[in-house]
Amino acid sequence: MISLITGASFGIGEACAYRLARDGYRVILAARSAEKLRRLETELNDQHGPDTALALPLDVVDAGAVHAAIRELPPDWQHIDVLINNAGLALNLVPVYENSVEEIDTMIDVNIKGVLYLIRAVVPGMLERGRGHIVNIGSTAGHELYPGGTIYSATKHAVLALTNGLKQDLHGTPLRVTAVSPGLTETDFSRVRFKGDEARAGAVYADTHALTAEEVADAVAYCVHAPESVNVQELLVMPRVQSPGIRVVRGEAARGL
Ligand code: NJP
Repeated sequence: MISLITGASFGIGEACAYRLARDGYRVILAARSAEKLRRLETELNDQHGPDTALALPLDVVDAGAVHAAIRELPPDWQHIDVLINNAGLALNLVPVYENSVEEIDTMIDVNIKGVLYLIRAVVPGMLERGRGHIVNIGSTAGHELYPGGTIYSATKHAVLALTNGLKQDLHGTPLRVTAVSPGLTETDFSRVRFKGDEARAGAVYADTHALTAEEVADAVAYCVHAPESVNVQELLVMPRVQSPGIRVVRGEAARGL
């Protein structure tokens, strides 16, 4: 079984790569950080045997590059069984009219168009082979809005809509479609959002008990390993300290969990 994971260089995508390789999958590792991907490829091949992992340096916003990368995969890596559309990001935390054009474009390009480009490149082959599972990483922000996160939330609402629409489009086929929507998860996500401001990023996870990337990978694995007759349409997974309304418990009550 082969899984292609976007955003596999860090965070949730990297954790999915470790998890699925451990579960016997061969994993294609896609992201922009080529060196990091090659190190991960070597580590997984050392751990689980040669040909377990393949680094695929790729910017998901480049439609031509996505198409070519999938078309030119080595022959024994072409039959992708599970596509995990995980690459994504939020930029800045400001009212929507204060986001720069670059922030607007990047969030929409990576979070929405990147998902669509991968679907377009991978799903036809899955249909030909009569098997496949597309897992899109959404967010609690796909259900709720929070101050300063309007564009990010809009893109994650779109990911949920794309997931549900794709399931409809594939109705009656053997393919499965799932959204895994995590809540607060401690990764590089906030470092990226605040453009390297460690203090601001650290404050997001301070004095509370966020999910780990591995816990989100567990949720992905649950959906992927479900019997073929089962389609988990969406799995919304939050840390216990988080509740709807994007409320997060901090301090004493969050400790010791
Ligand atoms: O974030 P991070 P997460 N082309 O920053 C890649 C969602 N989520 O793991 O290209 C290709 O550690 C980037 O790789 P690189 C979130 O929206 C998270 O937390 O090398 N890849 C890196 O591997 C996202 O959809 C939280 O820089 C691109 C990866 O994306 C998913 O979880 C909460 C790329 C990001 O790793 C994974 O995020 C939530 C591009 N153009 C939803 N741009 C949370 N962490 O709290 C970025 O609700 N990447």
